[in-house]
Amino acid sequence: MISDDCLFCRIARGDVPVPFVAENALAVAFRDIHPQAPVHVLVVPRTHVTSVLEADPAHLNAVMQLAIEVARAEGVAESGFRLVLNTSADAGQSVLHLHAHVLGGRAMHWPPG
Ligand code: DGP
Repeated sequence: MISDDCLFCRIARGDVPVPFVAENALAVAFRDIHPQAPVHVLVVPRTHVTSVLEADPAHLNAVMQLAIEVARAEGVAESGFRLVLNTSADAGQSVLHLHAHVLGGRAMHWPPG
């Protein structure tokens, strides 16, 4: 399913002019509008999935594979990177379409805020 009301559905199908940094059959990757690190790329499934709670294994695999590909292409696979999937309210998920943040290019802190 693709939703007309969902921002990331519209980006994924090319209705919003956001360049893809990578893509595969089931997912696309584009830069976050408010980067929190020198590398900050979002990986989202092409079809509407609200969060990991609803994702099937094929979409989870496609998102993870593309996130790893992005980390390598952006040059942070060796230095280190973080994959973040904010899920629901307490995690601060603001866009209700599954997305993995690929963050890298600087040292990260733990625990996260
Ligand atoms: P989250 O808090 O995990 O739901 O992160 C949503 C991210 O989406 C947030 O880091 C900002 C990003 N974002 C929101 N609107 C847009 C947009 O229109 N374009 C792009 N490239 N990123 C967006």
